[in-house]
Amino acid sequence: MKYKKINHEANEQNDDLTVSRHRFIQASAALISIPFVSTRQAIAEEKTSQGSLPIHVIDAGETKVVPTCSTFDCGGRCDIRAHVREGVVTRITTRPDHELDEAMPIMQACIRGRGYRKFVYHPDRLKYPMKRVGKRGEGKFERISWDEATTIIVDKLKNITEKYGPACRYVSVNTAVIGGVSSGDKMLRRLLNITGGHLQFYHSVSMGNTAAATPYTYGVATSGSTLDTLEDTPLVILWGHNPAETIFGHSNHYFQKMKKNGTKFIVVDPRYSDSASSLADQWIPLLPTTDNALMDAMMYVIVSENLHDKEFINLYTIGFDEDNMPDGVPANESLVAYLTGAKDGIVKTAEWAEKITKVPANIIRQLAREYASTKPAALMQGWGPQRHICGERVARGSTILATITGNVGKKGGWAAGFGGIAGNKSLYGLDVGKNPVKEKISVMNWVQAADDASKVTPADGLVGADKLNTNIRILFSLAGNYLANQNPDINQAVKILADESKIEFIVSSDLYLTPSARYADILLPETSFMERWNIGFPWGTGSYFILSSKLIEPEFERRSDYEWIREVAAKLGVEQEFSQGRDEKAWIAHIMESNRQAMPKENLPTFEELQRTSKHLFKIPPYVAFEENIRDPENHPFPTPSGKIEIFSKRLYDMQHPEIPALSHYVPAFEGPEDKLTKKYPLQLITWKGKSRTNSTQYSNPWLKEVQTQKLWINPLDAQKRKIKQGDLVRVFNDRGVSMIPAEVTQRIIPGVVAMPTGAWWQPDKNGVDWGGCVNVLTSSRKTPLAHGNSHQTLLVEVNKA
Ligand SMILES: Nc1nc2c(c(=O)[nH]1)N[C@H]1C(S)=C(S)[C@@H](COP(=O)(O)OP(=O)(O)OC[C@H]3O[C@@H](n4cnc5c(=O)[nH]c(N)nc54)[C@H](O)[C@@H]3O)O[C@H]1N2
Ligand SMILES: Nc1nc2c(c(=O)[nH]1)N[C@H]1C(S)=C(S)[C@@H](COP(=O)(O)OP(=O)(O)OC[C@H]3O[C@@H](n4cnc5c(=O)[nH]c(N)nc54)[C@H](O)[C@@H]3O)O[C@H]1N2
Ligand code: SF4
Ligand SMILES: [Mo]
Repeated sequence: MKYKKINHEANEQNDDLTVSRHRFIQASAALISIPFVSTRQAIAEEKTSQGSLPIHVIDAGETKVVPTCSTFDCGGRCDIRAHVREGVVTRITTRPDHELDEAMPIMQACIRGRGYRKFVYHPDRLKYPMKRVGKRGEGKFERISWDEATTIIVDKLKNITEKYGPACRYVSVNTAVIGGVSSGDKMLRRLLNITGGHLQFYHSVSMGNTAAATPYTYGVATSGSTLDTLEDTPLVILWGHNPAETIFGHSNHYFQKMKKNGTKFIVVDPRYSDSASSLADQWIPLLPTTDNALMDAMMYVIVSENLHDKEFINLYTIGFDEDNMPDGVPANESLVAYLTGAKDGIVKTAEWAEKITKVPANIIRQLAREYASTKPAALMQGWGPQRHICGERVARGSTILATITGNVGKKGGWAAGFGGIAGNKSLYGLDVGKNPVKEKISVMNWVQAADDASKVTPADGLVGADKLNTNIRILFSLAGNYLANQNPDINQAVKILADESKIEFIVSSDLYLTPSARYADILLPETSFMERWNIGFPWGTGSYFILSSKLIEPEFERRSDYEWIREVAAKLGVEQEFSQGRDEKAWIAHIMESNRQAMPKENLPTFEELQRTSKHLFKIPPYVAFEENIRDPENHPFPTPSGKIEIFSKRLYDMQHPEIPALSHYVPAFEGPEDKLTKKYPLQLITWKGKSRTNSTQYSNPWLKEVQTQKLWINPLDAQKRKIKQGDLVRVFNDRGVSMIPAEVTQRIIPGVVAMPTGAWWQPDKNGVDWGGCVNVLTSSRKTPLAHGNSHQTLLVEVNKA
């Protein structure tokens, strides 16, 4: 069996998974099995808290404390200790302090991890397979048997595929299970590939704009290092990066360590985020989408004050000044020419940027001087600023700042982007086989491809063909809430979803009846990660993998996606080819074994060993992105056309696209602060990833709902103008939709901008007004110019008191 290696974050949508790093140091010991001291207490708590769940008979017996992890898409991969007794998880703890070890990241669970039990043992969890009985989207279902469910799926697969061909089959975004080496969605794609293929999408909704832009600077999409290389860094700029809430696990460990070591933190964010409050020495708020103006002015200050790293620029870059340009480009296109206004007459001074960004000019100068004169310094750009219509330019801009200050390839510096780890070896995931369907669409085009595929052209990002021959007719959504909730412009998407003459058949699997699952024709109750085996791994900056142990048997008629997909394969007559005789656990063992064979020198553990060890974590050595290219440029040129870091990109220049210029300079954004639409909708709205859920996963968890209630942050100045007081219900609206949500009047957000956490469930009334505080009734499906990617963060709204 052949395995393909990919980078994890960039490939939510791709056919295989990978652990983002490699040199695993083997370690072993016995599974921890300690007597549980307060069993009675736990049982008592369990009996009262399980609500309508069947009562488990729990009598005297040993409680086992089993290490495991979830496979959600939070970026962390924490070390969970599940207390299991008589087949029930009675308590969740995390890696105990006495096991902490300097060499390993802590990976103690965040609040979501500590609340996992309430996600798994929730009375609202789906229990049986169901089929739709009402209108699509109405949410009316009736219980059916698994046999009926798989028979319907087989019939629809056969009949609809016969009519339109395999390119009519589409598997939607499914991030809730991408933190493991295998998942139901990958198994489904394996089956679809065996039976003719399916229409695939590309573009990571998380960081696809960064992934598309970064190759124009460094030649590769990934530019991150491991966080353990930053322990002695004197300065970290968290640029739209909020690691105190996101990517919590290992990153929290390293950021706390840096803080202790005296690292200075500056946070550039329109919001006073939890990272600003817990780490920062300085918070620099700015208007969303204006990051490039701030970056341009920083570059101007650096260059005009002679603070740039001349030696580094000479040795490793192209496009800095007029003497250092690629052939065939007219005069005045270099960075210095742009900054000094040689072509457009505008000098990119701090005063110029102040007007655009609202950051005072003296603060811009201080930030620029501090970044350029502190050696090394790490400017870490998060993904919030690149999930904007200008996201590709922001991603390029931060790489150019890192370049002109000589922070690329240096320990303690940072190449600025954050898209996984460049040049790493990886653990290979499930082989889904080859997809015979060649055409691929951007994830932003699925609604259009379901509505009228003839309108999806190469100009819209169609690749592999000149046109699509068929609309999407069969839609699978396994472990995603992306049909409605997380997809931009929900109202536009659900019109197509509800129309049975468009998509003829929708299958959804989830743990809950989510706003997306309401559109299913067949709704399947999947097991949770606690009811399956897997191997989990954190995102790129982390450096280990970890066993995700099966803890409990599924209740009611819940089944893992693999099991029903295997049944479908049997009814289609391809069971042997599909399953190769393996059950789910055997697949995980097989994937581990294949990795051992592919990487004999790494001394990886067997799956059996992983289950027997308490040291089920594998630390790998620190990694600095582009270290080799900088140390030995002769033998390791950058994989760009010039072999250098490209400040000016000839490839972008040749595109002559005004929104993605050859340099990363500021261009006013659609629905940004300079758009004339601000007359009608004067406030910019952004979202952030809150601590109480991972996107919409765990939305129903009652403990987590108490931690962070869904509210709209609004500055007192904007609130006063609208007579909005603390806690008032407000109406947030634009031409795309209306959402009702309580107001949090707070100086934690810059005037002119409002914000809400992403992932609250969409709750439309009969007039289409959302009462759930779900931002995606307001967001736009406009695509970014280079990646054909998402711009979830760029939108204008007005807010009224309800
Ligand atoms: N707790 C938690 N953790 C998560 C997730 C979650 O839902 N909850 N989701 C996971 C997933 S799927 C992903 S992709 C990652 C996402 O990680 P990120 O994309 O980095 O997270 P966000 O919170 O969307 O954005 C980070 C910060 O960018 C700021 N921001 C927004 N617009 C701008 C702008 O124009 N300029 C600047 N400078 N800053 C801006 C936001 O206020 C926010 O504080 O997190 C992962 N981790
Ligand atoms: N406005 C706005 N929109 C955004 C974002 C934003 O920042 N702002 N972020 C975007 C990003 S980066 C992302 S990654 C997407 C995320 O969007 P999605 O990929 O849709 O992720 P979730 O919302 O977490 O939905 C996952 C679903 O899977 C279910 N689930 C959990 N575990 C399992 C399991 O084991 N099996 C099955 N079958 N189901 C399971 C959960 O209950 C949940 O309903 O949202 C995007 N949308
Ligand atoms: S950071 Fe992620 S893996 Fe860690 S406990 Fe929280 S949700 Fe789970
Ligand atoms: Mo994401």
